[in-house]
Amino acid sequence: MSNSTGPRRGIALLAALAGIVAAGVVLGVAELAGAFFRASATPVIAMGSTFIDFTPPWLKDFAIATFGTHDKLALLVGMAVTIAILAAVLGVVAYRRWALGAAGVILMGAIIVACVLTRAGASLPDAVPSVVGTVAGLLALRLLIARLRHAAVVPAADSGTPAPAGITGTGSPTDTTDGVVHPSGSRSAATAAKPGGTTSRRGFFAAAGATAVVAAAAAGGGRLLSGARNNIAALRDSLQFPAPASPAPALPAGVQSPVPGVTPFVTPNGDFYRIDTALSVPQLTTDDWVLRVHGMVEEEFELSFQDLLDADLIERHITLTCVSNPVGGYLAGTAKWLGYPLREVLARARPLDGADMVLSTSSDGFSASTPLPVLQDDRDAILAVAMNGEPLPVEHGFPVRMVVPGLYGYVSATKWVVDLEVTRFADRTAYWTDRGWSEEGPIKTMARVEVPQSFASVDAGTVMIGGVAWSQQRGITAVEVSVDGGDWEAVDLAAEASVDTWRQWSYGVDLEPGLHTVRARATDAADGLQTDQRADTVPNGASGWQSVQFTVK
Ligand SMILES: Nc1nc2c(c(=O)[nH]1)N[C@H]1C(S)=C(S)[C@@H](COP(=O)(O)O)O[C@H]1N2
Ligand SMILES: [Mo]
Repeated sequence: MSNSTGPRRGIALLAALAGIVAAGVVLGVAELAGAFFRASATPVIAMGSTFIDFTPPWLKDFAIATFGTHDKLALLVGMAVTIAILAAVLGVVAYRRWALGAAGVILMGAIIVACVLTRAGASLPDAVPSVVGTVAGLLALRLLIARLRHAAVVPAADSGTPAPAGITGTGSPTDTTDGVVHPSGSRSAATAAKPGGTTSRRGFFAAAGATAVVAAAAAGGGRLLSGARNNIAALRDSLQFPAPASPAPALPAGVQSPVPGVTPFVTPNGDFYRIDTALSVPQLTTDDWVLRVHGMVEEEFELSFQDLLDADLIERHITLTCVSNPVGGYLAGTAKWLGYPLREVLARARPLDGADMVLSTSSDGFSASTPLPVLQDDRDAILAVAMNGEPLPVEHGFPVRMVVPGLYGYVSATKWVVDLEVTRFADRTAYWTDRGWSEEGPIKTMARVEVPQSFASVDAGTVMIGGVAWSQQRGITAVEVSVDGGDWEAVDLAAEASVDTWRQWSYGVDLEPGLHTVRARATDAADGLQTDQRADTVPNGASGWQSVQFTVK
């Protein structure tokens, strides 16, 4: 085999390429067919979503910490690399033993179908895009392998154009260049075969290139088609909301910290952090949307979007916070939410004795368990339909999501919410509580230093320090800073909009050139001083005082 290693490796590379192109056909054709199905019926979304569901808390936090809100892009890149490697291996296997390679492709197809069919709300027809894609990929692979064998065995020894083993049932001519039978068991087809006949190789490349173009066109066409088919953008633009029966109290003057660079008091929708398990954002129309209210209640019923519009809506500024936010992190935002009070929904349902939880579920299967009393008290937990005066952005839950003051999002802020089940913590669990996070998720009091940023270099003179602090439901009564380990000094608090919104602050201090450290801590109206105990985000939110280092020039 000495003299054959080089050419054989060359052929193996081409076989790998054939496998990768065929995988492209699977995904591209499935994407095109998938335009007529829900997004989670396409292989990429189904596999990625399944992967996300198996993500343990530490990996989720690692992904957020490492890639931030690009964690989904990172997942897609990782998937692409994994698929390419698998496909390359299958290409080589198929070249050597067609039947084995084909079996591998079919197995992959079966795994994809399993991912599709186990997504929330999937039905059997959702398997169609994956099946069609797999069949197309298998045909493409067979075509390319046939070309490759043609290229590897020129001129053909005994049978004109060699066909893939799967067609003739003869074993692969792969290992024939030295005319011996190889351990793979394949038959020596041609003693005088010259690997890599130039013309035939060119034929292989032409076929591979054309197939890749077809795959890409199918994928692109599929995307365009599904975009055109569910045009949520136009629907959002056309929505009109009635004036709220209870408008948001006007923001007092002076809610904004005077320090330049501190985050805007109201976070623009486009800058609002986004955290969810949805690889492809659910595309629900207002007509599709129905909220089912059921479980331990005296009256089960359904609400339509029009029912919400016809009801008395309230509007509130509320600061949302993610449990995965590290000390000093940016997974928090304040918006003006318009919606229907959840306490009204529950008043109509009349929960039975013993119920202590509401399990809210989104159209993509995410769920959150919220203590029942929290949704019944006067804190204005809402089924929100608008965010900062616009219909909810699709990524933030269009057409309807929950917003609950005082609780981290993972136990309360279900986006694309379609189901409310009144139940008991003893009976039901939710998406993140199944994955090691706490049942109870009250937001912890936190002060954040935003200016200067970590490792910033600022001008000498009076250095302006500023940031925000939050303690939803309790309210911030003080923020203190300690510069270079000195005494804790009270900062200037900006005006308070409500206990459910963050409160901004500012502090000026004269500093000499050099390296400086500032620490910050908040005090809330109920529990006093923010704890300095360092805690991880898992299982119920990070705690500890933030420390920022910066340089004065
Ligand atoms: N359907 C759905 N809703 C969800 C989530 C999710 O993964 N899926 N994540 C929750 C979490 S962890 C948070 S912090 C908030 C974030 O809301 P936002 O993306 O609008 O900022 O949504 C909550 N609602
Ligand atoms: Mo979150």
